[in-house]
Amino acid sequence: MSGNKKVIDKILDVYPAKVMKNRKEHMLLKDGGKIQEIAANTRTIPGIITNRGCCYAGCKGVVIGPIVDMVHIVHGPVGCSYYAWGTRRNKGKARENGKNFLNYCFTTDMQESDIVFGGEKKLMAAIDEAVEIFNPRAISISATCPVGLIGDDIHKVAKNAKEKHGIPVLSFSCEGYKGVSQSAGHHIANNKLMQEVVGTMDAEKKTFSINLLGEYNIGGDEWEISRVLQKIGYNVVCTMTGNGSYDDIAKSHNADLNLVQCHRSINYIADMIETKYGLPWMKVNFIGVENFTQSLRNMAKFFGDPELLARTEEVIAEETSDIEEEMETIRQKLEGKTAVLYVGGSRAHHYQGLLKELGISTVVAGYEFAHRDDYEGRDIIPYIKIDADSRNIEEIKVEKDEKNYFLRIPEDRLEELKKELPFNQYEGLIKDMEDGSLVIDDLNHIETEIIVKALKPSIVGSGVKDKYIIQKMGVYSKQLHSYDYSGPYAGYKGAINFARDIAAGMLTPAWSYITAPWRKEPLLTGKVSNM
Ligand code: CFM
Repeated sequence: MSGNKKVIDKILDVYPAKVMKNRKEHMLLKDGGKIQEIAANTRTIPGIITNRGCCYAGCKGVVIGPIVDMVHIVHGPVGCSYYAWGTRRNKGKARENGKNFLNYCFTTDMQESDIVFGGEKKLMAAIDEAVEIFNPRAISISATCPVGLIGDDIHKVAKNAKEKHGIPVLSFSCEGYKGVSQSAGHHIANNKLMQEVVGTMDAEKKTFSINLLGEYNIGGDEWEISRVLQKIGYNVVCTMTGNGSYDDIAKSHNADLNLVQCHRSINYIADMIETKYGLPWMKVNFIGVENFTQSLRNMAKFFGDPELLARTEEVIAEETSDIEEEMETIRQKLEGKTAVLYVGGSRAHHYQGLLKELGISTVVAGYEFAHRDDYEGRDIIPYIKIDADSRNIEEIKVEKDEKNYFLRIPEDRLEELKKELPFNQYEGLIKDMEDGSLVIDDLNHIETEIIVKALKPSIVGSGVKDKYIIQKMGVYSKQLHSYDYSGPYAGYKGAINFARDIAAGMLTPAWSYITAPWRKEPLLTGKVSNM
């Protein structure tokens, strides 16, 4: 991967000095065992065409939007709601009461007069109408940029609506301009779910009960994961938030273990539940055969039940034998190909194992809005006891003595488990990458072009804003956000779906009919002078 150094040089070469200095901090070449640092989660330089989204996208679009039995009202201009409608493909099914509002697009459709005179009355009217027509389990209000600018008090409206209609109304001050990316929106959503929903209802206690955190059921991923977990004998209390329901989230503190799939979007809740209720969390990766298998084994080890361990191995053997042959056939066709991955805050890492299983090496990987811990990893939080005096904990449902609260892991097994399992820690993207590969944060339009042109990868796993630019360069691009129109890609059956899709995408002769733009570029460029 010696070409990667040249790619960095080419990228930095196009920038003025100040921009160059800034962007340089956001890229590195993986260097063996060295501890490497990368700049991340900082403001994009104005003028750069970043692939990032906004705070509202992270809150409403990502974390809150997938909850099926709530009506999600966007307080703002219709465009903000329209562009967050259906495109993420977070699927959901109605529960027994038939409530599933995912296909609707609710907005207050703010007009100029609302900007001048305020939109609170309109918001209240929208809530009244939603309750009357849909009778939802709960309502969310998401603020868009103008709401913050004119100062509408959505929290007051939410409080009044809650009293009036007797259902929870959650209000989110997630104006698009907050923070530096959608990451701020995740945090806002996490805080509110924790403050107002988690812990407000109790579930009947079941064995081997888990929550799936940071899993959004894109293309049906959660259904495939849960199918296998249930086959083994787990009880999934709640998924946050893919195919999630309000009541399940309210009961999530009753589970035994939190599994964290997307660390970036939900680590706050994982940490807060751990602090407040003593549930440990474990980083898992359900993408790829080996990763899924390893995650299932880690979970079984956590519970330590011999029957569960045996059943886990049985299910792994059964499920993998169904796909082995076809995975191998596809691998033979794809062996030696290369990938560039650039996705939000976790998938550029999660998909590397699956690609490797298909013979594809990832030469470049990066995130739009991840923080440094998603790249560099975060340490194990070593505490066993939580000092109650130093934290504002009102209600604790774990064992306690006079002063200390304990994690629910049996203490005699804790040390042993901590050594073996990824408890409350995440190793991040850099560790898993090959030496010499390029890691790049907050990639932008021109850098994408330079990378694709220089490295000509076989596949770019990315999407939303860059897919068709890449394909016009003659390179296959797979949407790793929405999965294009396909999925599920998680778990064993998902792995084979992914393998089939990308093999078809890469091996189609269509690419040979495209003339990449640089083939038409003149070799020399200059200014015509009329002297
Ligand atoms: Fe987590 Fe996501 Fe992602 Fe994300 Fe997203 Fe997404 Fe993503 Mo698009 S929650 S960080 S804000 S895994 S919508 S389901 S694909 S950018 S890598």
